[in-house]
Amino acid sequence: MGMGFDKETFKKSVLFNMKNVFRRTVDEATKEQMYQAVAYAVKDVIIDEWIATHKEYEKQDVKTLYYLSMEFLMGRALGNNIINIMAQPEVKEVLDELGFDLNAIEDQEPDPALGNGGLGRLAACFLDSLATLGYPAYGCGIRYRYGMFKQKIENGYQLEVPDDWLKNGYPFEIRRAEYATEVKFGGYVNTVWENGKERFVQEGYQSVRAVPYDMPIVGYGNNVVNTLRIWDAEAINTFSLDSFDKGDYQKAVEQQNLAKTIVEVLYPNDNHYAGKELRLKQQYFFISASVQRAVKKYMEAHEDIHKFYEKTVFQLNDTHPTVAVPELMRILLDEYGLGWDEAWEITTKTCAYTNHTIMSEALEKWPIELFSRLLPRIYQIVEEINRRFQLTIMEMYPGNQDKVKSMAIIYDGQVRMANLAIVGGFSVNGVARLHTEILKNQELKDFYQMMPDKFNNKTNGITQRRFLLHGNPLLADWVTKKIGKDWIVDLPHIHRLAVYAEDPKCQQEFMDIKYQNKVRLADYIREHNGIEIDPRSIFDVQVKRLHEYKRQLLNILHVMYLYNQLKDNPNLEMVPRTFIFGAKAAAGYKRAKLTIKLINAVAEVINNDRSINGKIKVVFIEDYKVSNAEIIFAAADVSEQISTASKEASGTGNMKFMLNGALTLGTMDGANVEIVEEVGSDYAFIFGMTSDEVIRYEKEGGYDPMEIFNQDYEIRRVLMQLINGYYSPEDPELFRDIYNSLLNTISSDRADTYFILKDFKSYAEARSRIASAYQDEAWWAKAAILNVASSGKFTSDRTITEYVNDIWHLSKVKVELEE
Ligand code: Z57
Repeated sequence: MGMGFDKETFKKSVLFNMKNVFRRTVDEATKEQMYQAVAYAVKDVIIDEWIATHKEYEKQDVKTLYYLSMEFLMGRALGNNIINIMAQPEVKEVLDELGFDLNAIEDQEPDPALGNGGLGRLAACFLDSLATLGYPAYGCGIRYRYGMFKQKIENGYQLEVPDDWLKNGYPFEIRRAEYATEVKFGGYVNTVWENGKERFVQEGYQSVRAVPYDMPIVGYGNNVVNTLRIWDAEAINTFSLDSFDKGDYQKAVEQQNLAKTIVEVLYPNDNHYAGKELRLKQQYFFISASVQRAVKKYMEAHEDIHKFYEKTVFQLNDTHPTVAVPELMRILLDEYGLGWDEAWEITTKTCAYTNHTIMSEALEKWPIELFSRLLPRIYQIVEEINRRFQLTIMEMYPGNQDKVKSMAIIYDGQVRMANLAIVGGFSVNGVARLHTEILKNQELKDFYQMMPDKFNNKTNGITQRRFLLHGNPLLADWVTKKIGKDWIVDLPHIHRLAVYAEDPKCQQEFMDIKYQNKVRLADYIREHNGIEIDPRSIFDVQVKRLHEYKRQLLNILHVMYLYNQLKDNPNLEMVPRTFIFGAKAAAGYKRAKLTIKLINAVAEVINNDRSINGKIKVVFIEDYKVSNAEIIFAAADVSEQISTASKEASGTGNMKFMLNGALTLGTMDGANVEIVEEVGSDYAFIFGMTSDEVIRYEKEGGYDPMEIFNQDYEIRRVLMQLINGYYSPEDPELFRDIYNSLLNTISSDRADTYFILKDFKSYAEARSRIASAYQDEAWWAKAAILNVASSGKFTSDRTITEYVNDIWHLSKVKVELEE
């Protein structure tokens, strides 16, 4: 932009912050101090736009989105903010003049990792797109003291290390004590009579003070700055710690502990529900605070609470924020004195729900006992919602107990959060076309039949500003040179690249850039893992959370199979391949952690076997996170998207790879289906069962992995190597559990739940097609360029535009800065 951005002013600001914060000059400063000083100087620039944006929102009395999410996996802010205020060249020059390298300074920032994986990163991409498109929106979440753990690999095992991201303070956040509010837990509900009406009040409760911290979300080059509001918990000291009354003292201590524990740490589970009481406390804590604040803000500018939904929409990111439904009801009923029907109308016109998974172990169901003890008034309201909804079911389907059984909100002693989210809102959406169809025809069939109009699809997307412009500057510059910079805010323009796909010179340029990015990743891996890899080999990459359904096991079993082939025939012609993994396993997920150990054990043997001439290398990248993801995507040739069909709701890594010119090796699952549709099936490698086949086997049975084991020697040999000490001579039994999971019905109700053996042959065949294809460099370059050119659909700008048009109905705002 430069318009408002002045280099000299900026430099002065850096020097001023260095002096003011650290009492130092630039010559004395460490890189970490320089990072902080630069971050504060960038914040100075942002603040004016932030204020201007919110002035405009107030002036235009805009409708506002509240994106309610337990997770925001933001990644580093500094580099992204510099890009979005369009000051990158200038900031880089200033730093050069001061003797610092911008990349090295950006590297000082800890990754704010307030999320697990896809769901949290999607929320972060959405915030970027909302600001860039100029839509009024808040992200609302929790300011976890410790985010996603740091992963260390020791002796091949994952170790979890606390992520103390706030240790040195976080320059971009601002504490907003003026918006603090009280959140109440426990106690009991009392009925009082007030001018002839019954009123409910919670008594004997414990409470905490919710204090928001705001982070700026900077739109690209448009002066719009939205807010990520994350809540911290502080103790309320209505009771005194030096009290002589034992009861008061006890209560004061308890409330202090509650405040401390509630925001202490992010639960490190992805696609898995653990059912811990503290998790429900976290949910109600940030929801109550966010909803209270949204109502207050609305009433500061409006008279009539009945029209709340005209100016407010709550998007529930999965079921985790579903207590927003009864919490809004509570506020309307108990604090504004509305009747049930009017409160219900407002609530159901305000809330909308996104489903992100069909994995049954991710379904949130709270025991009534726990739920009602922690949230007594909220539970009463949920009971009444359920009572009325069951009446509706029985009216529509008289005598049909199956319908009640599948759709009831309270059933079998549990509160089912998905059912509450569906009933309590006006929209239910899936996150890729296939996923939404499965919801409508399988998982949520009864709801779909009862309320078809609520259901809609919003295929996920990613922000090209972070995952190409910031993460892959070489390719970004090349694209801009070829087709101009429209793609930055309008990704479908990237299709203009297609005309260069067959041009030999362009192919060469493209492959050179890919090569340089592979060198950058090889350097990173040498520095962080001490492993040497060949940038001329195929970089075959699977990075994502470790989960059985994502089938990292299929990948490593196939590597074991390839290695056997090479050992049988050392002269076998093979394109050198580097198999790169990156994955965190939930701390309590035993089999996932054992899979990490297996990958590292296989790597250890293969990487140290001189006889195979470096034809295969296996690398497990420690601590996969947003900041190194940017480097990994840029360097990938092959994108592994190999989930059991029907299990991966969408996937978003698949889109980041495509945008960076990697070819997809995948199943027809999630958004892979749409990726293949966009690029054409000639330029993606598809294998394995379809979701229909998987679902049919799951319903009707008839799959026996032992048959495959019996009949296929190669597969049998690989599986035997899991239990004969081939990769774990010191403990041959080490991988027994993995072996059992594939063959033994005792270890789970069905062996090979994720159809790994069933898909193995087809995967092996697809992988060999890839290896041959890579040898034709011109073809590969063309295919890679076509992937980049066809990625336009997968921008989160498109996803957000669809949410706005179909669900949120927001208006775009323009922000002009007074110079
Ligand atoms: C999570 O990361 C996802 C779904 C969940 O229910 C939970 Br809990 C965590 C992921 C899906 O697994 C991905 O397929 C999807 O792309 C992503 O959410 C964003 O929608």
